[in-house]
Amino acid sequence: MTTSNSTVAKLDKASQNTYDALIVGAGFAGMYMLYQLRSLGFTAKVIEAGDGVGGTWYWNRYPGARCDVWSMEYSYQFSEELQQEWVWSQKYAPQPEILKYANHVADRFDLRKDIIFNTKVLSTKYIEETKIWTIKTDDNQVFNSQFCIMATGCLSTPNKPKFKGIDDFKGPWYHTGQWPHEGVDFTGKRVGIIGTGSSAIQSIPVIAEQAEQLFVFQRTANYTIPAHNKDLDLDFINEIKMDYQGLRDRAKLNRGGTAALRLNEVNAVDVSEEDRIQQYEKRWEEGGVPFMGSFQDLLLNPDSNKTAADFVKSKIDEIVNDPKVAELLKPKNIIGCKRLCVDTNYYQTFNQSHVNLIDVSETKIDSITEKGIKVGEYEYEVDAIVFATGFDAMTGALKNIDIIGTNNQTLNNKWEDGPRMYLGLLAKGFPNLFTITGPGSPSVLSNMLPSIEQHVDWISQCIQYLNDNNLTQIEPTIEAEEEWISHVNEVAGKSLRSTCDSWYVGANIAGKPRVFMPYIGGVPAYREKCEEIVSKGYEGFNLT
Ligand code: NA7
Repeated sequence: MTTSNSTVAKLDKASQNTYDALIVGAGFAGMYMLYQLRSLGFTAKVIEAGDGVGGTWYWNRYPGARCDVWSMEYSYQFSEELQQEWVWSQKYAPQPEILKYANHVADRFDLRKDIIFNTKVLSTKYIEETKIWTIKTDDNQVFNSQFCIMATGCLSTPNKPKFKGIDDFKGPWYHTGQWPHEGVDFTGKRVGIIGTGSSAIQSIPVIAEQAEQLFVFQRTANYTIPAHNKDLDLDFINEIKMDYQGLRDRAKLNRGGTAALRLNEVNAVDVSEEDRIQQYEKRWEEGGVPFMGSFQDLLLNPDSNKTAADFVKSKIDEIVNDPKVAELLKPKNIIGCKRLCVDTNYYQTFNQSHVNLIDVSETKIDSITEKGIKVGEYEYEVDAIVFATGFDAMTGALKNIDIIGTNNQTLNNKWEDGPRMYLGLLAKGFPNLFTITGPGSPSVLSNMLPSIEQHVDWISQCIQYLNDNNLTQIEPTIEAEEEWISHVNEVAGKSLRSTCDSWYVGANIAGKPRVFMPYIGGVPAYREKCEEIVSKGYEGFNLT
């Protein structure tokens, strides 16, 4: 801060690498955090591992990658000029367009000058005497800051299963979450893809267009709804832009933080079979995640859920020609427990003779060999392997940094039995260490862009408040943290979403404690809670 009574006066700002705030990650969260802090007059730097901005959209360049939130809503709203001038080409924007948007934002607001690229944060330690975080990077730089802000993303640490023999494979292999920037040409190649989550479901139809043979290794079948993606026409865009604020306001009142997710406030079990099918058909035709809004009790009542699941299974039967393949593609879980996928021609792809579905649910993948992938006694020979095996979600990126708080406690130690935070923003024992869309906030269960903005606004307001009131430190009380975690667990327990093995509960990573990590109580309730805490003078926090 430039004022003489700055709370960060203790910091010798003249000394190199010393800032009011250090931000880790230059995705949408880190970029907006930098913009906000700079606008308020604080000094800040972002440290980013990649050589460009965009976070998720910088790394996930696999074929077919696109957002499954409506593009008009998956965008910043903090600048009216920005949202008026940017023109999205499609209902669901493809990855290159989202990355272009991230770069446009970085240029438009001159963010790059305060971002240090190609640098990884290895550790951050709170020095209690000075109330300063000391941050160390992989190129031996040391930074000091009063505030340390983790904008490290929820799905940013790829999960590369430790398959036996992986180093023996003679061909190239790729992880969808770390795709080569120059792209990959699979023309004429035999390709094996492991996984059938969202990344696989988006990439399989595109890879199938190039590959000579495609082997899809499926451990768990997933539900996917057609995107029915389309070009946006200018009249439609202009209509939204005439009242963009109206759309944004409606989104804030929605549990998932998007106006596109209209919930039919009727129970599936309370209507006739005919009405139910009619509703599902309508939603199937509209496409995408709003399918789960067909009825309000789909994630509350297993009988209701079964009606939606059966509907999707009947669609699989309609689309897929080979009944055996159709049967294999039918998920056994309840629908919406794992994240619902959104596709373009996924089920149709399995009607192509060069696309093979390999069931590895019972006989697991044994190993990777020199020539391919071994399942039981059978070896599938391939020229390239794609691991679409997901991420160490929500906590992975934070666990990879050695974060040391008060009394030398590490975050990894505190989180041994699962993440513990107040509101997904701060953790007891780690003063002034904020996390954007951390565990215990709606994050991955909501439209990420507005949730990021809400967190960044809250954090900036908080830092401004500390500064204005000559306070140096904010830390949640243990009581508030525990009460919030109990609430997060309680609401999760009411939803069927917490009942299956998904990355929401950490089940995809061996040894990860089983805890439902995001807050499922919905965006409006969460926003209200955050605002109420501020209006009560940061209730539940110790400010010193
Ligand atoms: P996901 O949804 O975690 O999917 C990973 C897939 O990889 C899933 O089908 C897994 O099967 C499969 N997998 C993981 N390990 C193995 C092994 N060892 N053998 C066979 N199959 C395996 O990750 P995505 O990248 O697709 O999507 C993540 C999120 O990013 C998505 O929800 C969107 O929000 C964007 P499993 O189900 O564990 O049996």
